[in-house]
Amino acid sequence: SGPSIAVVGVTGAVGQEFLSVLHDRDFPYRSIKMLASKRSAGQKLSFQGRSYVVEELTGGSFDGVDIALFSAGGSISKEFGPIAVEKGTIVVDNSSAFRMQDDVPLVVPEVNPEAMEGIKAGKGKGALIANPNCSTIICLMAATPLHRHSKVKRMVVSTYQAASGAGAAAMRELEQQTHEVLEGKPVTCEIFQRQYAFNLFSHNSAVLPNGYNEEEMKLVKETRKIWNDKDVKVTATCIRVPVMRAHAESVNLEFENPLDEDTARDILKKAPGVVVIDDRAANNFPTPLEVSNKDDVAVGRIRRDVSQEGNYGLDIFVCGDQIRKGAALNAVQIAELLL
Ligand code: 2RA
Repeated sequence: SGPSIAVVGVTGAVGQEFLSVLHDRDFPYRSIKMLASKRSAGQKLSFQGRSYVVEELTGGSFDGVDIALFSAGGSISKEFGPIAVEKGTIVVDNSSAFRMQDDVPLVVPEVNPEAMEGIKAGKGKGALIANPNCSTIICLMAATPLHRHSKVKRMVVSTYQAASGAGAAAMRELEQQTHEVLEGKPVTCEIFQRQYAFNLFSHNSAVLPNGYNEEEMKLVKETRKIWNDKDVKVTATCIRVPVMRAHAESVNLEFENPLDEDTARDILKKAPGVVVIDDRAANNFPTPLEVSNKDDVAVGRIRRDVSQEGNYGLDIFVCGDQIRKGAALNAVQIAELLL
């Protein structure tokens, strides 16, 4: 029983995590198709005790498929997403291709499930649902419960983003560079054209005319869409740091009405998908390593913003696994809402 599903980009880092999450959450599917580019087609993989051959993604791949999880880049989503929808498939797309399209819900299941109200699998009616960008998901998992309690007027985000956000090859290169540096060898710089190990740099996405890069503007625009609030002021600085697979984010929030740090901490302790690690005495706060391969986003450094009057400002520090909650888990949770 359950929907027939397909995983598009199954050999990539997120594609592989889709399978892990589907397994971990015992997602009920009737059949599963493993789809990838021509280059990866033919590879064998086993999943839940069964062997599969990776099939080349074509227009015909979606015949009879109820739900397709896409993570194969924006151009593949643009080309095959609409074809799948035409065939009656519900596409959960991890790329940025359709996120800002008005008729495409942009969903963090713990935050705005109502945005995909009425879309159900197995009805033969296709639809497109967009997975937000990883840094947006991780930030909003902590910021939204506070925003719901006391409307956020302005949010300032500084991110410290892991290699995984740039793909499996970037993770491999970070490891290789680290060895090369320690061994005094020339450093291999193919992915970012610069040394990454023992270094950090402004996010590698394109810089726009306003001086922000694409990653930063995704945080600005996606927050406004997910909160359904076109007036909230958001600014961001996104930095790539030598960490493998979990993002860290410093978030400063200014509220319309006061929200004190104790109330904020209580709200976060009750927030779904969030764990509070906020031990000042032990100087113990979230770290990327401890949230890696985990579902929950960790939040700490919860404190009143001393640059604001009274309790109108709050600073927090958030860590979340970029491949899991930042991509694959969020998409599978969206698929669960389709059942
Ligand atoms: C990054 N947000 O971390 C991107 C990945 N989609 O580079």
